[in-house]
Amino acid sequence: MNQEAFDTHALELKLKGFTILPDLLSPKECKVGREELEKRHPEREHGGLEWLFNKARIFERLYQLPDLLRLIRHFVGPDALLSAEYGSVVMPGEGGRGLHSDGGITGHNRAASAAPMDEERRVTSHALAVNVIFCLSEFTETNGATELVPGSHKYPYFDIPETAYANARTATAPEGSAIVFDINTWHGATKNQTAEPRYAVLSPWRRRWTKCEYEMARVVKPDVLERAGEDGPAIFGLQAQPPYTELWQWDRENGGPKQEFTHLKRP
Ligand SMILES: O=C(O)CCC(=O)C(=O)O
Repeated sequence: MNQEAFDTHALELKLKGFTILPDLLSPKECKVGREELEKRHPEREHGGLEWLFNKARIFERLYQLPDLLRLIRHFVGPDALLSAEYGSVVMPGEGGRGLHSDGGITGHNRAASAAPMDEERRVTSHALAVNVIFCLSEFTETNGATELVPGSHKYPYFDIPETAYANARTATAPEGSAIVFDINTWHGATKNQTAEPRYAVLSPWRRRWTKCEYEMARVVKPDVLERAGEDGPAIFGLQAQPPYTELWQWDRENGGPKQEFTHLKRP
């Protein structure tokens, strides 16, 4: 992506609360991804669609795309953490009118964690987290594509804006695109009115100093981490773990006791 295209996407994400990056995955990668989701969908109630990076090589690609990483880090910092990676399949007849903003259970949009002094306002001054929806199917007006409410990331309150449903726009996009949005932006899957499932993978990212949806440093399999390369320990939050030894015994780079204190390592 050249500088001009990058600037355009960054401005759109800043002003509208979302942008769509085309051509991140090839048609072949999308097909492999769809097949993996289709295979795992029957087990969705038992985690079949969670922790996808541990389950098939194709999903390791999703945090190894330089243009996408550049945009994510532009908004949530150079040491942003991958918070989750899970499949979203909208079957024929499913979806529709379920607008929400993310982070309401484990993130900064958790109304139950608001302090009285917040006066029911959420944090909108900075992007604290972004989410990425990879379109493994083409997203059309009728097949359950995600709809998003432009500008709603700046809406100051936890409650849904009154005009959200009237202003929501369906994100139509070719397969292989990714919708990148501030998690404050109200969004949701539309109804799938076709006979085919709609396949997507979501990969939310958070600031290094916030909690993720999973304890990723413990979740990621060693070989997956190895293949993530030199960025792996930052992306999976190994370096973000708070020490459970005294500081002189702690190796921040690898997120555990130093070599000479491995006897203190927790399973
Ligand atoms: O799959 C989609 O289109 C949206 C899913 C979603 O909003 C979510 O999982 O938070």
